[in-house]
Amino acid sequence: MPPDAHPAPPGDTVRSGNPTPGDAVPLGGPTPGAAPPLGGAAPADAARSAGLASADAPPSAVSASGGAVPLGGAASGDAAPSAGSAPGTDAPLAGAAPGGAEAAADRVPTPGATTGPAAPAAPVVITGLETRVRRYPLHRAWDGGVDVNTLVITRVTTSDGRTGTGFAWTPRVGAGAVRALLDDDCPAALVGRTPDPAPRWADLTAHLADAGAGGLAAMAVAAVDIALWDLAARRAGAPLVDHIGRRRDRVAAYGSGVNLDYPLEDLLGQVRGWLDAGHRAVKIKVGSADLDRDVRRVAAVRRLAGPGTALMLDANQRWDLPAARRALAALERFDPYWIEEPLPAADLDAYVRLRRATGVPFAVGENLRTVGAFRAAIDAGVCDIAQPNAVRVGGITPFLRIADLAAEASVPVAPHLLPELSAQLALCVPRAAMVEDIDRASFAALGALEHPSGVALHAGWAAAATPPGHGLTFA
Ligand code: SMN
Ligand code: MG
Repeated sequence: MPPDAHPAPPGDTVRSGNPTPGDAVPLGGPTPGAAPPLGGAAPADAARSAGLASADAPPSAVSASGGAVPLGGAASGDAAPSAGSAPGTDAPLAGAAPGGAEAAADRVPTPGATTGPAAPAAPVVITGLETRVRRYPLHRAWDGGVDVNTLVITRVTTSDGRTGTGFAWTPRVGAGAVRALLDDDCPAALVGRTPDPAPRWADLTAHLADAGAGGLAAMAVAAVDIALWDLAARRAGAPLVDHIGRRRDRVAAYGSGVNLDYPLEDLLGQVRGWLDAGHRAVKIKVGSADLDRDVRRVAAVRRLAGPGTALMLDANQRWDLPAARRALAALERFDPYWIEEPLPAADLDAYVRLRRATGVPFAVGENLRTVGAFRAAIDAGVCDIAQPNAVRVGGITPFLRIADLAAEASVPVAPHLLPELSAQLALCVPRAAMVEDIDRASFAALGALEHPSGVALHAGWAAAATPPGHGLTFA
């Protein structure tokens, strides 16, 4: 199979609301009511989650005066109840009604009656940035003993009393450093300026340039950028998806696990759970020290899933070029829908050389941290499916640029992790592949959300009907 020709989608090709020509939703439609959703917290999850969130560090806020002050309770506008469906039900596709508890606070103050010409209304500006860190234990540890996901949650406030919520995410390191960047360094590039996402993204990226491009600095910028998009959508009274520009009402989702460490029986149990839940696409890890182990596992999963299921393989950069060549020669017969990160993400030359040895499409991006890095991978012809992580690339602003770049090169986007945000972005990008429904590690499943977000991951599909903004209110 030529590298640029993605395998024929299994099952029906279903197109949604306003499809564009390249807009294939690759998987078969869900059977209504066929299976329980993987998304929202099941009752047991909800009960469990009540005790999970732990405040690791006291929240702080940097106000316009620049001083750190303790936070009081959340402003009432932040706690607007979600218009989304309860977990486990199909989300309605129409946007939520605009308005909400903050609507009254939205108005730019009207100048009072004057005898002379009306004074121009003062522009709305950013007045503060607050941060807090929350750690959420995973239901089962990921490979390498990762047993917690950490969020650095931000709240941006504006002079008209509005707020927007953002976050950075990390499964391992960096939360404290990202928070320090946000508390110590970001306010100087934000406070007193208008809350428009694109110029603030540029300012903040330039302001943090000494901390390096990508990495921790990009994560800090993301935590602000996501908050500014939330704020902008709420100001417009629109769900984020409609504020950005909805292109489809639903997008295919795939079952995904961080399961290289799992014994085979556990791996098969996990895959069986996804299939039972209605997934028609699943992703498992490869890259065992012993290639035969990978072959046995992939063979067993393919047998279980059958030929009609898309089976994606993720090597998490574990191979070098000879190992990747050997492994793909042994695994190609199981018809992988894509091979993810077969090589270290930065080794574009090695990807180009691997390309000559295999027709399996390459999915890359979870370790590319800048728009330029995506451009380079796309231009080198080694990014068949782009997987930007909205936090790691610096927020929604660069994510959308990457999606546009990708679309120009006929590359679909499969956003990495963060299902509740990724699903919303996948509903907007010109070319969407699939959303990653990571096993029991969505924000809802981790117990991170105060209210249901309005994003539904159900029977192999993702849809979103959030209240104005992105609908993510963190507990
Ligand atoms: C992955 C990476 C980081 C955390 C969890 C999972 C994985 C994936 O590579 O693509 O799902
Ligand atoms: Mg991966």
